[in-house]
Amino acid sequence: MVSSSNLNSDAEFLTYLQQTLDPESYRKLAAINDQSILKWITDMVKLARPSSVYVVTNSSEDIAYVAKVSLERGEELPTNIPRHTAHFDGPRDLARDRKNTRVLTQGGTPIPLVNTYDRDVGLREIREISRGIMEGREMFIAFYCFGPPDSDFTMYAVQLTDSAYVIHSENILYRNCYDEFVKKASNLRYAKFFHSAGVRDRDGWSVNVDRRRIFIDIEDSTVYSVNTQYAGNSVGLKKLMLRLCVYVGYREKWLCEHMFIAGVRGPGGRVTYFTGAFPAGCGKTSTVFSADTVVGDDIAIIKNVGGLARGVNPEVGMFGIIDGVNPADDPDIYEILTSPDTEVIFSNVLLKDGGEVWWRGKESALGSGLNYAGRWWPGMKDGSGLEIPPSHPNARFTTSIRYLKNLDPRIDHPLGVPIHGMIFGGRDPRTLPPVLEAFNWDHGVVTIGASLESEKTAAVLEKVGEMEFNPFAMLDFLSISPGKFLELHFEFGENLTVKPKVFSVNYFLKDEFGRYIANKVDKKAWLKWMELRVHGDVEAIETPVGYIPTYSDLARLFDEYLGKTYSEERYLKEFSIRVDQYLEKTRRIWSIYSEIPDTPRKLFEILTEQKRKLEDLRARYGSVVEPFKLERK
Ligand code: SPV
Ligand code: MN
Repeated sequence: MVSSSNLNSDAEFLTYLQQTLDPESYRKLAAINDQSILKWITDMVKLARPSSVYVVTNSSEDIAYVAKVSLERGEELPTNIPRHTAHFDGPRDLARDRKNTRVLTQGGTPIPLVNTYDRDVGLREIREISRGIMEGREMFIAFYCFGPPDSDFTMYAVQLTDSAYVIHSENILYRNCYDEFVKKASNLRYAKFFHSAGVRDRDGWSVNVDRRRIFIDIEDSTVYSVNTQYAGNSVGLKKLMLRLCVYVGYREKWLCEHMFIAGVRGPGGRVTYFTGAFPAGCGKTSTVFSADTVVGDDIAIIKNVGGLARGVNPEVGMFGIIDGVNPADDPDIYEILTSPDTEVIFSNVLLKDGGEVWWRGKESALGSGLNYAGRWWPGMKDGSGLEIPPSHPNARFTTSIRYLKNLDPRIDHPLGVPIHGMIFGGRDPRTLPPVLEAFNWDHGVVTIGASLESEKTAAVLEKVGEMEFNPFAMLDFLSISPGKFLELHFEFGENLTVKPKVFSVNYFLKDEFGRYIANKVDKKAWLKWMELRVHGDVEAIETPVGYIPTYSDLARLFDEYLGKTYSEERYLKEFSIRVDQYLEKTRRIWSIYSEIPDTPRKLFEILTEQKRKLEDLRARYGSVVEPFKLERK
């Protein structure tokens, strides 16, 4: 074997790989004509010391091999439907790990709201933890496109992992792209992802979760993720790529967003595309499925093409929350999840004895089986006497977006779809009306996108009801300062000839008795209103915070799309301007940004103007102002 030092030339890397890999894997890798990829792979193989390496190409044999060994090695378990499998992450590895997910910066330079860490220290630490971490295991090397073929939007990535489950997931969620690497390697810019589940126990769970690290080296477009399996931590192209993508977008002046893309039909059959950003658990998925066509459900790359904002979904699969999915509210997803003809990986659900998959919402009886914490039976309690839920609230399904009946035909279009509206939504019981349109782009990105907040849910017991600031629904995924991210949005908008309209939605407004006012299906009416506004087909009422619908338009839309009567009484509850609450929100946002040194001045100017208008309104009409008092535009 070649010694680990002085691997300087092309030939030396190749010699090392040739001597270490089996001939087939070597042949596949050597076909990629890019020294830097081979160099990095060599480095990681030497560090992690896998017992074998498997290179995943686009071939159906390779794709099938990964799915097969994932079952053979117990990373996934069979169910009573052939290509439906169940994967368990273990009780301590069920979600994204905010604390140990860190962006590496020179000297650990802080970035507001970003968990940073000294790059040199971080790289040393991760190498230390990763030394020999794949001993006795197979390393998979796979290549993906983050975007459609032949598209300027598309980014590239190489994934190294010892988890067949991770590659199986990525084979569903992304386009395999080995061929592209062979064709264009030396001209490709690509991200690198190294992952190891680390030591696993008999259940297949990562043992050393206390040594879980997810380090994002933005300078080198590389992410290291170890001692974890939960897909939000381990699947490189999901939320780890999002952070790298945000950084590249910032440098090149385009947007990488935590947004769905969906089409809404309007008069004459036209389709108008919207993006939507929501923190987890605020109605993002159900909004996508209330729309008429689906381009993407989680991530969007948005670029200026000839003055128009166009959006691409870089993914081709969904990693969706399964908790609560039921045949009445989510018929399309439910059908996909129960069909004998689909491929689905279920994670952290209940796998009943006999092989049936169960989650909250499944139309079948509960029964004993395996879940995220091991053996489970009805009524089972944990050490502190609390009942263990059969299926975890963050249990998920991984499946192809191509199964959707309302998949948009432009899913693979190299230029994506034109974006005419951007929607932001949070969980807000007190302040925001169900739908609101900003006065213009700058006003929208400041008072809606950059001001996004969402109520903390029961997950953080002592803080229920407190609003958590989550700018652009990107709190967990920013690799640059929120100030810079906002500046990027200003610049992006400035260079567009057609600027998307910016909307806010809030499905969680409560009445004076603390009851939610809107119904789950009502989002259809808000979407249809936004569609009409994009085209200037309906008037709206001007308030200090933006435009809201007229009563008569909503009454008509509720009747037409939902077959429901929309009462004037309800309109007053939902659309009266809650001036005091709005002023409070404005103050909260102001004080957060006043702590962020690179916040553009324009944010404070726009907030000041909004505050002035709200105070004027209060002086004239009081603290709660009915929309009938305001002017139509
Ligand atoms: C989210 O939490 O926003 C997700 C799932 O889409 S994860 O991959 O964990 O980020
Ligand atoms: Mn997401």
